[in-house]
Amino acid sequence: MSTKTALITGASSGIGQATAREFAKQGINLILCGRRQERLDEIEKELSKQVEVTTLNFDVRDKKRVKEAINSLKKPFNQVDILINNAGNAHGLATIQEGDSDDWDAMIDINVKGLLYVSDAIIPQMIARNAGHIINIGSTAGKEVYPKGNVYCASKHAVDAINQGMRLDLNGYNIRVGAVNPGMVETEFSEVRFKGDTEKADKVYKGFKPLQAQDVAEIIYFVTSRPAHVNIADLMVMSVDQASSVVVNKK
Ligand code: NDP
Ligand code: 8X3
Repeated sequence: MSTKTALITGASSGIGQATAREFAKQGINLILCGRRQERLDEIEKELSKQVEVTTLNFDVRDKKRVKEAINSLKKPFNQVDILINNAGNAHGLATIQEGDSDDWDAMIDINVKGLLYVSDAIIPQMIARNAGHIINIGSTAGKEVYPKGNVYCASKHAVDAINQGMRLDLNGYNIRVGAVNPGMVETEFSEVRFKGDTEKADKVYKGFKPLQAQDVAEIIYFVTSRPAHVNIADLMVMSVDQASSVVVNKK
């Protein structure tokens, strides 16, 4: 079996970082993307003992930079077999009447437009090769809306729609397209949502056992490792203690 290369956005933390580690374990070469270069350098150092690794530093909101960075990739990284569209976050948790429009911009620009810019830079090479696999990281927030989740939920509903649209439009090009939609995962997600308020962030995952980034990473690898004709189109995963965005069995 030939060695595959994966490009992972948001590889500096959480689900993206765990996926990078899982892929390295499975012998998949890596293009690690993010804005925090020191973190990317550390992961590159660790994982380059196992596979070929390079890093790309860009903000997914910067359309021009995204294209430049991806187009600058040289062999063996210029053929992306697997794209993990993972970069994203929630910014704020507020009612629509109290929400901050800068937070709305961040969520729409990163979670939705950023995912499109990265995909746009990669899809042409997948079409040309008649091969590829795109995994969009959605969320349970893309399947239902919870109080104060308004715009974050809208951004993840958009990811759900884009995932479906991509699969329709890329049908016939032998490109697998699917979404992995986790419930609550203990990462830096809530720290970002609450703008560095770690006390508030920690509370989110207290009193029950939430998913860990590694749980999701293993699922992402499972999705990529099915036989070539099998496309897992849409997968949702939650902790056993979570039944919906608002029903969580906390002790
Ligand atoms: P983390 O905060 O731990 O990781 C987010 C990653 O996204 C970081 O690597 C960050 O890198 C990157 N990122 C954020 N903004 C940008 C940007 N503007 N440009 C480039 N990269 C960016 O959170 P998670 O690992 O939990 O989140 C990963 C994905 O999983 C997100 O799409 C999130 O919505 C989704 N998700 C998370 C869940 C959870 O409960 N944790 C549940 C369901 C889905 P850097 O800051 O270095 O740029
Ligand atoms: C992250 C899951 O429920 O915190 O997408 O919005 S949740």
